[in-house]
Amino acid sequence: MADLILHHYPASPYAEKVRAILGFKKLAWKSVIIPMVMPKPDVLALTGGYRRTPILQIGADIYCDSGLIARVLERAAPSPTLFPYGDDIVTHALGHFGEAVLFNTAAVLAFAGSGVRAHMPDASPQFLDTFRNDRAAMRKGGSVRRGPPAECRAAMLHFLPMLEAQFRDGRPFLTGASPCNADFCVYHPLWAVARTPGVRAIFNPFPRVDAYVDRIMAFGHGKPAEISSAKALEVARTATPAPVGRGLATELEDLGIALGHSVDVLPVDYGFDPVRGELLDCSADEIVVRRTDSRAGTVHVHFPRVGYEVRKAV
Ligand SMILES: N[C@@H](CCC(=O)N[C@@H](CS)C(=O)NCC(=O)O)C(=O)O
Repeated sequence: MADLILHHYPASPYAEKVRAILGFKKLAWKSVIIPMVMPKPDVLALTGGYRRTPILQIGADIYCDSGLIARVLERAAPSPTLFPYGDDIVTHALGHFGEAVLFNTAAVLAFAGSGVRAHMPDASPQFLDTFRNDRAAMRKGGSVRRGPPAECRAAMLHFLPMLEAQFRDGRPFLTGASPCNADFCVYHPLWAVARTPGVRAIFNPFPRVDAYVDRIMAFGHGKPAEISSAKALEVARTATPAPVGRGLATELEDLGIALGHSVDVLPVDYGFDPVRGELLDCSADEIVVRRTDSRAGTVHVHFPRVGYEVRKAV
């Protein structure tokens, strides 16, 4: 298999989720550090518009969204598995809680006020303004509500006793003796809090949660080796995308969309930058489009089916 290339930056919690999975699976990977804010010309050359972090590249295949990336890593390296107790709805719901609820609470606590310095120690005041404006623009019109810090603190204090209770029988991970996909979804919001001095103190009355964060952190990040984004573009340009299944979800037929049509794919929650390409596959799990870029060559861009919309290009 071609190298795993993760496009990310250190302060990204969603990227930390993927880095921790790479550590859990003890994988070697190539690391491309990308800009934290727009413009991101080399990222967009690969994705065609998707700007969120992280993305995983394998040759000329570009995987968007940490949810899909986790499954791609599971396919690439099935052992140790992310699904030791099966891939059931309760585990999925727990992971969804981590990312749809806990993340939006934790991100405010970790990045509000002076906390942001813990994540970007070298940032100038001008960059912090740019960062806030960039994120406001990305979330504009989106469905994710970020509450004020006091409300988020109250929410965190509501969830922490329940998380603590999850470990009451001495289990080291949320659903048992082995970590599962949901652990990584819950871990990365807690990681953002844990690395913010002063804010981590919120875990003090919850020693099992505190120890849990350290336990997942101890997996490390596998074996990263930094490469430039120019090198990653060259890898894409000189590779051929892997063959794909050619499924078509029936609801697309109702929209008059067929395989081979030109479509736009975009997130449903925030960061609505569309990716235009030829629809190659749309199964229950994955959407794949083919696009050609002057610098990245012909690539297949992959998205999870859930959380992304497919529109006929006009
Ligand atoms: N559902 C996405 C969410 C990714 C996400 O929101 N990432 C944040 C960083 S942690 C982001 O993209 N921020 C804007 C950026 O990096 O440009 C996933 O699971 O990958």
